[in-house]
Amino acid sequence: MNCNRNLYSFSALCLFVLPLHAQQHLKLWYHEPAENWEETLPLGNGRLGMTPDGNATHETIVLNDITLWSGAVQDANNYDAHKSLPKIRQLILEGKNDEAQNLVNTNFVCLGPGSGGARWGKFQTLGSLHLDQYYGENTAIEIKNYKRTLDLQEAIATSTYTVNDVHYQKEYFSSFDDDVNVIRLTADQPQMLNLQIALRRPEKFTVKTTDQELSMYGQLDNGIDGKGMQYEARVRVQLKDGVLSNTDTSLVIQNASEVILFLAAATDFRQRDYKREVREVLDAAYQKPYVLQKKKHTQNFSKLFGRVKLDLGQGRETEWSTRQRLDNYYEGYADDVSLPALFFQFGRYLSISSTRIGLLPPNLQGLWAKEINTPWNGDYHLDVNVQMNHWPLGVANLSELNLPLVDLVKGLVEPGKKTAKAYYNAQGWIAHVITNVWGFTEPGESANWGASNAGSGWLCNNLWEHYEYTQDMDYLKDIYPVLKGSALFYNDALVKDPKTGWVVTSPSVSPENSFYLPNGNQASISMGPTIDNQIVRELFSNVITASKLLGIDHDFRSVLEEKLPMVPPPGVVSKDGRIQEWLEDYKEVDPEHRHISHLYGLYPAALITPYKTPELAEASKKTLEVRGDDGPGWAIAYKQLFWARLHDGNRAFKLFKEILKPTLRTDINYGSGGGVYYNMLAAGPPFQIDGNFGATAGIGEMLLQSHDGFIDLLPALPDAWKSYGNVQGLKAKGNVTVDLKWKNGKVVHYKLRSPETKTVQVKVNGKLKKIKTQKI
Ligand code: FUC
Repeated sequence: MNCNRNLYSFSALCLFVLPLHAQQHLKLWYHEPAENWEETLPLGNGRLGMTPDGNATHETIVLNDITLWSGAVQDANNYDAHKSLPKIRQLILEGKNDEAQNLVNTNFVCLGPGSGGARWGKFQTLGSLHLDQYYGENTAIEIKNYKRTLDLQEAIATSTYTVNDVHYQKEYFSSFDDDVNVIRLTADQPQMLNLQIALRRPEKFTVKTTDQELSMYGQLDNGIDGKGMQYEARVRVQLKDGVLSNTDTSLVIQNASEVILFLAAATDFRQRDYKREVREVLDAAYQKPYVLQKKKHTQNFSKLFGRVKLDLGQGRETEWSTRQRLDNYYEGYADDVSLPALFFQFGRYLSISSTRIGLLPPNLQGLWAKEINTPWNGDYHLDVNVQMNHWPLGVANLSELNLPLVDLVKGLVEPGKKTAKAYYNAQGWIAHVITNVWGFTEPGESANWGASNAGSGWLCNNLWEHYEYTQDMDYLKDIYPVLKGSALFYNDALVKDPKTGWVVTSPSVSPENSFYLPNGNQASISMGPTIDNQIVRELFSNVITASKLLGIDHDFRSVLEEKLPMVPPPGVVSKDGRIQEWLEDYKEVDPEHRHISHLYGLYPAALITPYKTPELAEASKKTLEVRGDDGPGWAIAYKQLFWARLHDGNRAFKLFKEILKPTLRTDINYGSGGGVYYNMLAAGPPFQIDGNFGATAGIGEMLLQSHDGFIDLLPALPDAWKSYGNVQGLKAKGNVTVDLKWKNGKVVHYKLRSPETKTVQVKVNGKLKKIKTQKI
């Protein structure tokens, strides 16, 4: 059957449907409760989250609220910084980057302790819910038939087990219906449920019981007068049979046949009447039948989750627990082909669970943090991490989940204008390397990482990509001032490099990397690091395109059009054939450094592609070879994406396998050793969710690319997935929905749909052709 022809006849001819085996079993499951937090299963409704450990006797369920942050708004701008700018720039021009760096450290960083201060704040745990269960007189109980699961299609976790021949079940979900966490305990014999329920927190909490409810209240430190963000969590239970009583700090349940526990929580972030909200959602949830709550929860969740199906064939999903699968996969059982599909869908599940339109984007740990001192404050790093958190959203058909990031970025514009003036005496807005929910845009507290100019421009890439996927003109109009403000900044702040004549940022750094100067000293501060050049080029082009599409801002467009040819090319090839990381061909201090920022042009931007810039693509390969395949989880994921863009499916797959390497390490790692925990959350280590999102985007890029002006089907298919595959509902840029089936590495069926029929270019089995999309 020849399926390679015009889509209309093609679809009719290819009516056979390959079974979606793996779709039936999108579950993480275990034979044992979680021994440590990194094995617990994450649940979340975009605001509230919980991670139950599934313990049958003393269960700990860590709780989260995406808005719970200490710290406060601050102005840490050094308004005299711009006075040092000419000197810093001059020193860099003279090759005295080390001296320039000293000056940046004294005069050109943020005022105060920056991210090390209490005012900066931390995303932190809401606390923990404890279920201490009793099983009769027998102190030494035996737990049999234990199983713990997380069903990705339902967004429900369970733990089931038998004690004294009674079968117990706990079911947990963070409801997408009423905004509460729900836990239901049942037993298959009446009146067998006995438990005590408590709420705790490492600090800043008081607990009380009133009217048979348990509540916890606290106020976090704002770094000023201690009167920071307030929160409340409240637990109410519904019993079938049994007796409910309480101590001062806990609820006690005896001889119940069924217990449904509702936990509502909220914070006063953005001045909400959070206590009223807590009472209202609790009342609403309490009145609704459990089956209805559960049904509506899954229905709402499925509206997003159900858009994409990925089947790479049957693996070991029912035979081996997730823990066994991960152990075996890394040892070479690549035939467990449904594991990558599970990981991909887990990434989509995590996106839906960890952010909500109107609230905040997923932070370094998404929505899930177990402690007060969350690594790196659980904040938003702008030199790859928060951007990576959003990379799968386009291709994985969840584009609207970019909107919380868009809101965060909009919130940076006003403070970023002050920073642009204070440091660069420039118009527009800038954000540097880190931000928080309080709108921090100043440079970080140390020159070697804090002075990067890339943050705001890189964020604009995410904003632009959302437009590219959705083609939403209202959205483009809405974000145009943000993009323009960022371009205004770079346009003002670029300086001419007398050697090349190019216009470049100064001072800046190539994220977190450093180099040797000819005098042997190390420095990070430079002018025109490659990533900045690529970001400026991409941003200026996007603003030009946007202003044309919107028919506005002709004058500013002309300014950018004039400037663009003076911006350095997307890459300069070094003496040894790599993409140069800096304007000068410096020797880097750490050749295997985790950041590979100078390949920004390869991904997420499309400035370097094997089609458009084959030489730069070759130099990118060489760059990656020298950097090596190891690193923190996010860095491995980034390399997977790069190799996918370079159309080397097997190498991308090798990196993907590296990400799936099980680890138990939780120390802060800057070097090699990334992987996943047994709950499949990515490990830097420690837990950092960007690795999940990066690898999810990586799988998408292996199957579908659309950045080169055409839709490329299976651009980087690894041998391991060649025999069979079936994916439905991926998105290509241009708002095209793509269904795709393949056998023996060849596309055997595909379908392209869009809101309005249009002609697109598609590359199928090596041939470029024009195809009309079907109307959705
Ligand atoms: C960047 C990375 C680190 C870590 C941190 C949160 O600074 O260099 O590896 O991911 O963000």
